[in-house]
Amino acid sequence: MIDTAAVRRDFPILADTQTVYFDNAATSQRPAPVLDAVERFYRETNANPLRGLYRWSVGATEAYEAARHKVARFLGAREESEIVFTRNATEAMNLVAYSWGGANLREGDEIVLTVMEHHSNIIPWQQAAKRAGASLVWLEPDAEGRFSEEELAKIGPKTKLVAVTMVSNVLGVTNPIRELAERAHAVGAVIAVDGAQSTPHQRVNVTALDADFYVFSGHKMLAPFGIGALYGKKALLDAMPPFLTGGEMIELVTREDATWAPLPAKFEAGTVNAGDAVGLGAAIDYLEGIGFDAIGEHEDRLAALAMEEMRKMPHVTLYGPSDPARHSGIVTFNIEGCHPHDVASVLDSENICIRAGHHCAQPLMKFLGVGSTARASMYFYNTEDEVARFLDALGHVRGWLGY
Ligand code: C6P
Repeated sequence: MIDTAAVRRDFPILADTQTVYFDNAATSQRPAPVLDAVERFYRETNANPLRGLYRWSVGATEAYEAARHKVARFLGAREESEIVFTRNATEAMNLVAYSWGGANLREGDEIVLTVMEHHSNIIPWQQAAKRAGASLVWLEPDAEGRFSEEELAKIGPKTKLVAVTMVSNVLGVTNPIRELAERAHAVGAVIAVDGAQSTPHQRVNVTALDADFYVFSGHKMLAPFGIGALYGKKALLDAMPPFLTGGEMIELVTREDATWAPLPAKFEAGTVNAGDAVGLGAAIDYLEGIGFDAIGEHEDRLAALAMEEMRKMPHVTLYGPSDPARHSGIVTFNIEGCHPHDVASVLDSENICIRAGHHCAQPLMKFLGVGSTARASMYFYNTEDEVARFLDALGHVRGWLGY
C-alpha cells in the first residue's frame, strides 16, 4: 500500500495541491532524489565523460557507466554493453529501424505491427519498408485488446520483424510480448518492443520476455527529459552498422575510412548525456524503492474507481479493456457531443490536467472510429481524492458546454 502523502512530499511540484496531474502517460513528475542527483553531478563531477584523463572526467565517466549498469540490471539484460543510451524511445526505435532495418530488410519482407502502435513505432518502419521495398502488416485487437489466433497467424514466413508496444498509450492494455516473441522467433523474425509505457509501471525483464530490442524513455518514469535507452541482444547489436557517426564511436579513423568502437560506444556518437543518465539511475532507485507490485496495485485501484463511476455517466464512452486492472492507470474516454479538446479545457479550468487529441496514434483512432479522445493517466503519487475531483469535474462538462 502506497503512502501517497509521504510519497508526494518527495515531488516538489506536487506541493501545488490545487492541481490534479493526470497526464502521466505524456510525462511523469520528478522526485527530489532525481533532481538532486542531476544537480550533484553538475556541481561535483561535471566534465566531458569518456574523454578526459583527469579526475572530474573520470568521475563523470564512472557516474555515466554506473547508470548504464543500473539500467542493465533493471531490465534484466545479460550484459551492460547491451544498453545504448539514447534521447528517448523514439530515437532508440529509429536507431533500430535505420541500422538493423537497413542491414536486414529486403524486398518482399513483411514488418508486422499492431494498430495500437504509437507513431514512434510506426513511422520508422514505414520509412524502413519504403527504403527496402518491404511491406507493413497490421494486427488488429478485439474489443478487450486481445489478438485472435487469426490475427496472430499474420506473423508468417515473410515476417522479418514484429514491432509492438508492450503497453498501449491509449488503451492501457499490456500485450503478450513473450508469446509474440515466440511466434516471431519461430519464423526466424526478430521482435522490437516499444517499452515507453510499460517500463514506468511494471517490472520488465527483457531476457525473460526474449525481446530482441526494447526501447524506453526516462521522462515517463521520473527521470529527466532527453535520456532513454535501447536494449538489444548483443549478437544483433554487434552485427549492426552504426546509426550516427562522429566522436567516440570509432576505433580508428584514416582520411579514407573508419572502424567502429565496440558496444555500446558504437551507437553513442558525440558527447553523451551523462547528467540525465545519472538522473535515470536515481529514478530507477526511487521506483524500486516504491516497488512495482505496490505501483501496479495503486494504479489499478485508481483506474477502477474512475472507470466504475464513468460507466454510470450516460454520455461517457470508455476505450480499452473492461477490466481496470488491464489499464496501467490509463483511462481513455469521450463525452458524447463534446470535442476532447473542449473536455480538456473545461477540466483545465478546474485545475485538472488531462491529455486530449490523437495521442500520436492516428491509425488506432481510425480503428476505434474516432478522430480523437480525452485521456486521464494516473501514476503512483495520484490519490483517490484526485480521482473524486476529476469525476466531479467530468460531471459538469456537458453542462458547461451548453448541453
Ligand atoms: N507518448 C503520450 O502522451 P518519446 O516521445 O520518444 O519519449 O516517447 C514516444 C512514445 C513511444 N511509444 C509510446 C507507447 C508512447 O506512449 C510514446 C509517448 C506520449 O502518450 C507522448 S505522444
